Amino acid sequence: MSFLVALGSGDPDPWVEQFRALLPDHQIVKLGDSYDPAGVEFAMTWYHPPGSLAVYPHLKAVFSMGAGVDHLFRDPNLPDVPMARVVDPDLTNRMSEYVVLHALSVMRQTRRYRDQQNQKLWLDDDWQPAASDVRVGVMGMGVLGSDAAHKLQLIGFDVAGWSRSKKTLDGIETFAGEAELSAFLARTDILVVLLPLTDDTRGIINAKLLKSLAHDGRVPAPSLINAGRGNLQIETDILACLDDGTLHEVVLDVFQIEPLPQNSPLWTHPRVTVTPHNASVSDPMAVARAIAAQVRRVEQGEALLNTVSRARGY
Ligand code: NDP
Ligand code: OXD
Repeated sequence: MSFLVALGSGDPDPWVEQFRALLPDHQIVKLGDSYDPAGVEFAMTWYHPPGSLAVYPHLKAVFSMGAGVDHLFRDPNLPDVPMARVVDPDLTNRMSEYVVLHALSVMRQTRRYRDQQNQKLWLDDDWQPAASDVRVGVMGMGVLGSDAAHKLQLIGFDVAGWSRSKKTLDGIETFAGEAELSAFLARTDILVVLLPLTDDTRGIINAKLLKSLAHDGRVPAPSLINAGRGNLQIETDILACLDDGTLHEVVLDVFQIEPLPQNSPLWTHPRVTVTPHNASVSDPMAVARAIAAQVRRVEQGEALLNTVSRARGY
C-alpha cells in the first residue's frame, strides 16, 4: 500500500523522508515517480495539480498539508473520499501570536510612533485607549479564531466573534450568520479575519462591509487584520477605504495574488503592513506526525479527525 505526497509547489523530498520514517510499512511515493496507482491508499496534498488525484481506484483518504482547504476545491475532479485538514496546537499558537501582536500594534499606534521617531518628533499626545475600550471582532470562530479571540480577551480587549453557527464563549459576545453580521460589524474597531475561503466568503471583505464597521468615534477609524485567505478581500476596496478615511490601518498576511505583485500599491501604502503569508507556518514534523496518526486511525477502523465538509467547502 502506498502513501502519495502530492505537492503542486515546493520540495516533496523532505516530506517523503519524514513519512518513510513515520509509516515504514507503507511505500511513500511522490507525483512523477513510477508506482502502481492501484496501490495508493492515502494522499497528502498542497495545491496538487487538478485531476492528479483522480486516478487512484483504492484511495481511502486525502489530507491537506495545511489548515486551509480551498486548494482542494480548485480541483473539479477531487476524488469522493474523506478529507481531513491540519489542526495543530503549534500552528494555532503562532496565529494567535500574530493576531495579538498586530491588534496591540494598531491600538498602541506603533506605526505612527516609528514615523515620529524617524523625524525626531516629540509630540505631546496622551490619547492612548485602554484595551478594554477597543472592540475587536473576529470573523471566523473556528480553531484559529476562537483561540485568537480568547488570547485577545486575556489582554483585555472587548472581543466579539462571528461564525456560521452560534457559539457560547465565556466573556466573548458571539454573532452568527448573515442576519447578525451588521450588528457584529457595528461594534468592531479592529476586524480580525480568520475565515476559510469558500463560495460564501470569497470577496466578503469589500467596501460595503468595511463601511459597516464601527464609525462612532471610539477610535479614529476602524482597522483590519486579515490572515485568513487573500481572496476573502477586494484589495482595491481596501485601498480606497484607507484613502477616504473609512479605514485607519490594515495588516495583511494574505493577498489576492501571492506573492504580492511588485506593482501592488499595498507594498508602499503608509498605513499597510504586509507579511508574506507566514502568520502561522506549519511545523513539518508536527504536520507529518499528525497525518501519520490519521492514517493509523483509518487502518484501525476509527473515524478521521478534523474532517473537511464538501458541502460547506471547509
Ligand atoms: P475552521 O474551519 O476551524 O474555522 C472556520 C471558521 O469560519 C468557523 O468558525 C466557521 O463557522 C467560520 N465560517 C466559515 N464559513 C463561514 C460563513 N460563510 N459565515 C460565517 N462564518 C463562517 O478553520 P481554522 O480556524 O483552522 O482556519 C481558518 C483559516 O485560516 C483557514 O481556512 C486558512 O485559510 C487560514 N490559515 C491561514 C494561515 C496563515 O498563515 N495565514 C495558516 C493557517 C490557516 P462555524 O464555526 O459555524 O463552522
Ligand atoms: C494553511 C496556511 O492553510 O498555511 O495552513 O495558510
